[in-house]
Amino acid sequence: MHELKNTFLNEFRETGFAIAHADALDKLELIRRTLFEEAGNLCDAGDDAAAFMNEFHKREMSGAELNDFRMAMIRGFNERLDAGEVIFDAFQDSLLRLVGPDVAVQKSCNIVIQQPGDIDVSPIHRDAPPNSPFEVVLWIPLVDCYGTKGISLLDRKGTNEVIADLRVAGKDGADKVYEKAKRVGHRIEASFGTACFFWTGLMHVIPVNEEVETRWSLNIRYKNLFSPQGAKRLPDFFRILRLSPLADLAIKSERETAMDDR
Ligand SMILES: O=C(O)CCC(=O)C(=O)O
Ligand SMILES: [Fe+2]
Repeated sequence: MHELKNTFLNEFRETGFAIAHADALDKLELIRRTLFEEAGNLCDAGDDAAAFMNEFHKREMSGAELNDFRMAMIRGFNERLDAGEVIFDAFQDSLLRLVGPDVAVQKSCNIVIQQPGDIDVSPIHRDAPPNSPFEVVLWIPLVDCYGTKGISLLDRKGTNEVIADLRVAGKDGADKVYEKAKRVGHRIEASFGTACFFWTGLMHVIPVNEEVETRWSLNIRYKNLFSPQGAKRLPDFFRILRLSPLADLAIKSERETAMDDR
């Protein structure tokens, strides 16, 4: 176990990303079941969460209908469960080793439903900036992802190369650089029960899903509470999730002193 964690941390340090198994699989199962139950309140979802998600495109929902479904499902899901907390519990050990005991979490957890053939994908980008480079993204597949069903990450070296290429290519050459980015990106093959941890500074490419199954995945960001903030700051975009005994004591004491000074 120890060995496995060290490999994970070394890989992350080297490339900027690494896949970890959940420390508590039941927490991930709770998340998937809750989403599935919410979907079941809105349509006849059957009795198998993975099959429902993988075969979602067969329902042929699109446009406003799909959007309304998504919004209603996400609303119900968030009312029933604190995703930032449950995901932290699922990957607690890996997360604590990366960000330390004083933890802030993104307030909203994003849910992506990527149906086969849907060309509406985010363009190549990296999250930092505007996010802080002191954040880690947890990209969590809710169904098994392979081939173009997942995302593609450029490692630290590939990211640096692409940024340098873009600088010299200018606007007209950007397409060529993006083609290269697609070639050098690492396709993330990840099963349900794992998460891909990646640094916010990494470039990523979202391919059109050319597999026969729909992807459902979550993404959420964690950081050390005392690390530099990006444009997405506390308290609007992040909130405090965990405090070390020392920080807890210091914050309480500061509040008490402020009260005394009034
Ligand atoms: O899962 C996706 O399609 C988007 C992923 C992404 O851009 C992110 O998690 O930062
Ligand atoms: Fe992103």
